[in-house]
Amino acid sequence: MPPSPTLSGSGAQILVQCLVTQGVKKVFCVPGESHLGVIDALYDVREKISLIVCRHESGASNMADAYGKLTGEPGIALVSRGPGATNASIGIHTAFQDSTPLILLVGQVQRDFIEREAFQEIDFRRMFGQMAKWVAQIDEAKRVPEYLSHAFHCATSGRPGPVVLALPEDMLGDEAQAPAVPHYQRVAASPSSYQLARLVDLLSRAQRPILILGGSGWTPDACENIRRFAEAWRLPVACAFRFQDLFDNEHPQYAGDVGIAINPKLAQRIQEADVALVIGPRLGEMTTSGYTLFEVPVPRQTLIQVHAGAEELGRVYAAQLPINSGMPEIAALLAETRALSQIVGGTFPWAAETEKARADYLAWNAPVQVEGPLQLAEILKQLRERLPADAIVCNGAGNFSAWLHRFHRYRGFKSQIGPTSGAMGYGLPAAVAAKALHPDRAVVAYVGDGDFLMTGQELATAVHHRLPLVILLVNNGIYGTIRMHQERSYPARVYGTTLTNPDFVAYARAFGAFGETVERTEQFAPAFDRALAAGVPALLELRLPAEVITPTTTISAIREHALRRGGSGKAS
Ligand SMILES: Cc1ncc(C[n+]2csc(CCOP(=O)(O)OP(=O)(O)O)c2C)c(N)n1
Ligand SMILES: [Mg+2]
Repeated sequence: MPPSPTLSGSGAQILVQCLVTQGVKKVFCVPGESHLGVIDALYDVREKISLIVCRHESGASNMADAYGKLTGEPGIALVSRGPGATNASIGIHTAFQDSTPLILLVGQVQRDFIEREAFQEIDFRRMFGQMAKWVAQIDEAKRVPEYLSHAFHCATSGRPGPVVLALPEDMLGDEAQAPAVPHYQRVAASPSSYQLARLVDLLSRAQRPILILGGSGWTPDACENIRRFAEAWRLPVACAFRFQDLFDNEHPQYAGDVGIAINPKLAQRIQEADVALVIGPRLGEMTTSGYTLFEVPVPRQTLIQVHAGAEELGRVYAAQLPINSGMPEIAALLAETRALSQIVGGTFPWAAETEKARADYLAWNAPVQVEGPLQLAEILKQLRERLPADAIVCNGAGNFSAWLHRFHRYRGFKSQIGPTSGAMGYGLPAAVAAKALHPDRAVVAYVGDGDFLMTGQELATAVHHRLPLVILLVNNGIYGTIRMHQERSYPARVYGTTLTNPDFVAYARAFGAFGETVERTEQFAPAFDRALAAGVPALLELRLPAEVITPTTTISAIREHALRRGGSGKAS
């Protein structure tokens, strides 16, 4: 092997040279004095790496998470010490729960001040210990490439996730010579031929199988291979919570999403399946309807679970066939099992069930009528008809999002960016990252009124970086999800869940964005066209009566039901 080239310069300059080698395209930051050297080094490579300057570190870390989801490469957030890192922590938690590759670079006090609780000092190892795959501090400039190499490998290998690197201020200023390291290589397991044969055998003997896709680490090719596999076996295909874009929702075998507010018929189908082939997702609370779709710890269904992280297999559920594999690795092999499927003669006992699953989905997906002048389900239907298949729709958390998951149809790989962690405030920063990465694709942030104001200041980031995304804001004047639970457990005792909102259109315009209010269904389509054509970030406020709390029930109905049950002031 030829000797590896040497990097030289300050610790900060070496760090930035490593980011270039690792193929980083964007850094999301709020500047801090301790890492000014990194910002200065980024100035020299601004043609290769663009710096997106945010207004709050939660924006930066959420954007880095969205970048990680969209590219499969670690998203990079650069923030300052204690206050910056604490603000950024929500994105680290989301990246961990969502298995997104992400690297948080955080400033640290100079080395000879450490452990004195110096200004803004935090021990990041303890702070992020449970939230990150690896937390480290780089104490020597000459070891920067080694740490960066480890960070990129760690964030992307096995079950992807976040890594935190603390950068003492004086280390960043030290001059050093350091050996360069090459671009990281993602490390992933593959199924053994025995496991593959068993999978085929179990599937061949099934009567009512179901395929559930989810998790991170997918690629367009892997999704294409899974489509071929699903078609060859005529399997009904469901997608886990907020991973709905792994399988074209227009496909005749798509059966819906396994998340919050799951179609009850799909839940029943999963419970009654004899073989559940689960590829990619964690079998977490949201993807199991609170651990009810599968019995804990040994499911009644024959569970074949494929996951990228070995430690995830056997957590909660003892699968009949656990397989540790990356998604591209298993998908490529499954696509070639077509010939093996002939062992059941090409006609599958479950073929009619696959059609029924689709019919159940279409019935569930058809717009429902609610009281009032704004029909949100119809608006979402119009939205999908107006958006190209590759449009990216980002969302945060709240009841409003359940409408999106139910009535939108995701048609392309990475057309959905949402937090499985259920973190509010995710939608707008995610849309900023998506539009920055894909200026030619339509990007929508679909947000709630409570949700939006957690990160609404990133509208300034969108305006500053000239990113004409469209925000659809569902304004019902309440923290609706919490109000819904409140009425169930403490009926008619409304407290702490009502919002006094700003004039959202005036708010948008104050940032230099386009803003309009939509109060009636028929106003939506022309307003959306104007928003798309505005050439600047745009916000449409959709006014939804608070009473319309879900597509199928109202606040009053929940309250009356709870009161009839005798609930008043007592959690059930
Ligand atoms: C960061 C964060 N804080 C708190 C919560 C708890 N929470 C879940 S949904 C919700 C209310 C969401 O309100 P809004 O965005 O207005 O949506 P709605 O439910 O009214 O449609 C809250 C407070 C959360 N999920 N994330
Ligand atoms: Mg609300």
